[in-house]
Amino acid sequence: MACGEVVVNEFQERKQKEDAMKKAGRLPPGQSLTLKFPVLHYGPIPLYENLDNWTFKIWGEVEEPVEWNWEQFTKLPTRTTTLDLHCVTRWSKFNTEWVGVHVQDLIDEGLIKLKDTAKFCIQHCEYGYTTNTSLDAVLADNFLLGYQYDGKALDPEHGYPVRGLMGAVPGNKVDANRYLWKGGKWIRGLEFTEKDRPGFWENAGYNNVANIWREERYGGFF
Ligand SMILES: Nc1nc2c(c(=O)[nH]1)N[C@H]1C(S)=C(S)[C@@H](COP(=O)(O)O)O[C@H]1N2
Ligand SMILES: [Mo]
Repeated sequence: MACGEVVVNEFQERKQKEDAMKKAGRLPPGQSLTLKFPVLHYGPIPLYENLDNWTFKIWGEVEEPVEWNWEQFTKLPTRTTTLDLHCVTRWSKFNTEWVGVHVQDLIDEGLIKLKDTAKFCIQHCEYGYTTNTSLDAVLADNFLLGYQYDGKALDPEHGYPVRGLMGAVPGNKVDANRYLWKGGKWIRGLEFTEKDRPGFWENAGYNNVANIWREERYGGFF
């Protein structure tokens, strides 16, 4: 097969899949489908020799702050979730499959107890990256603390060992769907707060809410 044909086929495959997603109502305005898994972040990729000193903390508007080491974290209840991921730079990756921890399960199992004053959630990541959402968004089905992608541990560039994932559950168009910067890679904790506080990209001019269906990319509340 000539080299040019491969390129044409890939182009057609991408276009066909994109059209199908559009028809299914799963392609948000201004997005295009990618067959790749682009890497996007600011700053360096943390490299862990081992996870001996790794911890995950939950604090703020909770009855008791918690801190789990890696072994404890991997014993928390898990969910397998399929998500469509939408980056503000306009690529969308569909049907990605993750295993991870869901905040609602932690609440239901009595592993954390939120105070009534918890209205927002700040994800805290390596090197000080943070991102903020309403409490509703982290309790929705489209948010997961993922530590397996496609049945395997995450690649370092995609957030090893754990990352926040914020997208859309296929076919479930809800107000809580957000652009992917609302999922912090190399996440180390969740802070529940009474007041909202803009994170890294939000402070850099990205929209505070980031609803993908309303195309809330830049500007906004803050
Ligand atoms: N810690 C951290 N997490 C981050 C970012 C970042 O700069 N730092 N960028 C976000 C953005 S803008 C996107 S689109 C996704 C990209 O995830 P990926 O590289 O796995 O595709 O990570 C998000 N999480
Ligand atoms: Mo992004």
